[in-house]
Amino acid sequence: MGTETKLGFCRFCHAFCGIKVTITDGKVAKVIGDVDNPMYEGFSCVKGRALPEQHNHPDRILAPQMRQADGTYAAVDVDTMIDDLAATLTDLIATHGPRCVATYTGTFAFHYPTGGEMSKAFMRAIGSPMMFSSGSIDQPGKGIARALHGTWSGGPPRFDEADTWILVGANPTVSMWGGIPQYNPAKRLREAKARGMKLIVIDPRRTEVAEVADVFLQPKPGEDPTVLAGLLRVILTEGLTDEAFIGTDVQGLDALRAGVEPFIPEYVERRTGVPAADLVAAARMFASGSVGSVTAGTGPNMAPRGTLTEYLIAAIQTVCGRWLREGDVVPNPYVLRPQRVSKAQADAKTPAFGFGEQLRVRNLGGNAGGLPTSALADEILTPGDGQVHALFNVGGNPMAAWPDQLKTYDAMQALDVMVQLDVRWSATAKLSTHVVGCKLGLECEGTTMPNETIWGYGAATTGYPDPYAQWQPALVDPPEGSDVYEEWQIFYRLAQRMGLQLKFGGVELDMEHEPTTSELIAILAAGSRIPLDEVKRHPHGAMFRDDSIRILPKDAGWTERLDVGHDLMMTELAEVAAEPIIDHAGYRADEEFGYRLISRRLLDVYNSSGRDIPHLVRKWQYNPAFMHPDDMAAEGFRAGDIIEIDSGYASILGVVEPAEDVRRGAISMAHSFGDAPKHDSEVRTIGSNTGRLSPVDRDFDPIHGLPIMSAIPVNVRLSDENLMMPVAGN
Ligand SMILES: Nc1nc2c(c(=O)[nH]1)N[C@H]1C(S)=C(S)[C@@H](COP(=O)(O)OP(=O)(O)OC[C@H]3O[C@@H](n4cnc5c(=O)[nH]c(N)nc54)[C@H](O)[C@@H]3O)O[C@H]1N2
Ligand SMILES: Nc1nc2c(c(=O)[nH]1)N[C@H]1C(S)=C(S)[C@@H](COP(=O)(O)OP(=O)(O)OC[C@H]3O[C@@H](n4cnc5c(=O)[nH]c(N)nc54)[C@H](O)[C@@H]3O)O[C@H]1N2
Ligand code: SF4
Ligand SMILES: [Mo]
Repeated sequence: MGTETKLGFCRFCHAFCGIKVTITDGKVAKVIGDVDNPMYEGFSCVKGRALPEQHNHPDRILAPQMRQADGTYAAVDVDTMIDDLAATLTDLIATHGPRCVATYTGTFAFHYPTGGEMSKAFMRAIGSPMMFSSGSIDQPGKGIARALHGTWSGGPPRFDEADTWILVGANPTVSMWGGIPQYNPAKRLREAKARGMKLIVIDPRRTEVAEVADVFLQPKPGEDPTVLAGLLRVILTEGLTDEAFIGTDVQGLDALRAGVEPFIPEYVERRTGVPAADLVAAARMFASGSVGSVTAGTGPNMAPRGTLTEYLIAAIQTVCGRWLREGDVVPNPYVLRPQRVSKAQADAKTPAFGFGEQLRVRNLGGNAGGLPTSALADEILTPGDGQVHALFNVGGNPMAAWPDQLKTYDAMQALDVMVQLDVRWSATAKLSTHVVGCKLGLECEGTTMPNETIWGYGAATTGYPDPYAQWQPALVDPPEGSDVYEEWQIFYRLAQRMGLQLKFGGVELDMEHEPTTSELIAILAAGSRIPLDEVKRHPHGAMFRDDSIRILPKDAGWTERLDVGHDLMMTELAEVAAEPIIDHAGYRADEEFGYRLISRRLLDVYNSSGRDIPHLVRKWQYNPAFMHPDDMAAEGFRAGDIIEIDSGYASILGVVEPAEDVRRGAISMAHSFGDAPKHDSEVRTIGSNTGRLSPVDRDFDPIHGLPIMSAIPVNVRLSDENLMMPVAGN
């Protein structure tokens, strides 16, 4: 068969880097960045270069598996599985109604949009509204804040042209997610710094991006509303606002002014530990620019009051007038989607909550952040009408990722049917009744369209900053002898067997002859600005620029304005102002909990993916509990000690490591490690699950339902496990 080189894109994470794939004897042998790709210019990371190990992994799930009466799994042919599922689901729906079936689309539903869309088509066909996604346990406050504040049709300014930029608890050079366009972000940041862009970073950890910040604010975790209100107060009281823009396009300024009044710099300093002078400097620096933006990442969104944090960020952006204007070139008018029409006006407001499916627990329901996944375990466990009995996990891993792992564990075991569409025996696959091994990225056709659909997510840019697209055919066959599927096939075949008619992307599918992935991708790209066939002619991916597409003037008589003083948000801000201050030197003095556990990403792994790839766990096999060395000394911890981290609801073990970059009083730890409780003692090889610390029914957001998943109050102590699990040299 020999060796050949093909072009495609990496789907290990959502950044979709253009790659060159060496295939030897039909197997993926090597992956490097494609230097001729105009968006990524040769960039790839350690995970992408490990695609060969992932695709050829000896432990991949290579055939459909069904759990047997004795709890073991047996490979079955797919028709047997579909027959079994069709019969069971038909019975369940007949007995309990369609709401008893739920879907959870996780991370990899983004990478394979045909799967997500087909799962929706299936759910529509059976009549179940119970569609959940990882978006609702990611940054659900973004959607709600956007709905309350309103969106600007013209969109945010370009990073490439920015003179000032703020990142609040986002670390894009590691996460390759929002804040800096996540397509070779390190290079973009270097170039921006070289052109003189001023960067402000707000994070309890001196992150990789904080290292190059012009101003770095290192507040106590969870204090972002106070810091942001403090920044706004400086901007408003010093008149550093865009008066013309406010005059024509903004409402609620007086309410905002009153709302931020208590947040004087000295108060912010006492409360958050951020020196007043630094706060003022940051506000002046940002306001002194003319092109710039503010983005918050997962940390502050998972801390309490994520919606308020996002709202205040939008308000900063708006009072400073940081939105594109009439006549500006539309940075990305889309390629594989219908042309984006941008106007110099606020969009009509959409509802923030109070629509869609009402859940049976905690008065939660449909909202602009998505149906709350944090309530799904209780929907499974709570008996009565509407109880969920069957769950499909599409490229997600509830046992790793959902908050309140112990409750999730109970729920997973209570289900009659759990179908896991996965590639390996994840913690969730091991609890499922049906497991399907899915094709990996280099084995299926795909496009970069998902990265177009997230443009404008949150206040600032996420998604392609330029009109870029790439199409990739299937580059290799799955391993010889394997029986693996694309996610959409399972839903299609199940529907076929249940006699259902599916409507996919608005198109009624032929339910007799299975469509191809190509046909489905074409449906998703229908009406695109650039025909899919044209994109296919550019194997390195290409820019499809058209600078004649400009931001249009405001519609005649249009009166919609961006709202910076929404009642709901100002009420919450007043609640923040009324909270007592905790001594800023640390948390211990007058508090039950001495530390705050904060979230983070590790470069070499992607949520729960990558830990089975030796190359990616050379540095850390587990998720260390990073603490400031002074805190470790105060607690009597040594590097490598096993500690117990207790949130008052649950406790987990962690292997403690010193890290100067972590603020005192904080513990920085990655999520989605560990496994079910019986594996807890394996902490040194599999890490532990931080999700377990967050009870979903305490201190949860009343609208999006997220419990406290960062800035979690915890106590720490040396674990008895140290005696049982000695470390070399310890
Ligand atoms: N405590 C805490 N919890 C968190 C977070 C946090 O910061 N702290 N972060 C949250 C965030 S932002 C998110 S997005 C969620 C993530 O939530 P999930 O998406 O539920 O979690 P992942 O670990 O990404 O799950 C991905 C699953 O897909 C499988 N997989 C890998 N590749 C493929 C593929 O090609 N095809 C298919 N079908 N499956 C594949 C993996 O083996 C894994 O089982 O977690 C959230 N949970
Ligand atoms: N390598 C790698 N890349 C990933 C992932 C991964 O697991 N590994 N996960 C992917 C996913 S699902 C997502 S959603 C994105 C997320 O992308 P990001 O949001 O950029 O995620 P992080 O790198 O965790 O950055 C969050 C930051 O928030 C800080 N933080 C924690 N609590 C607080 C707080 O209360 N206030 C403030 N101001 N900061 C706080 C943390 O110190 C951390 O630096 O990354 C994606 N990319
Ligand atoms: S950043 Fe790394 S893992 Fe993500 S797409 Fe690029 S090469 Fe793949
Ligand atoms: Mo995420």
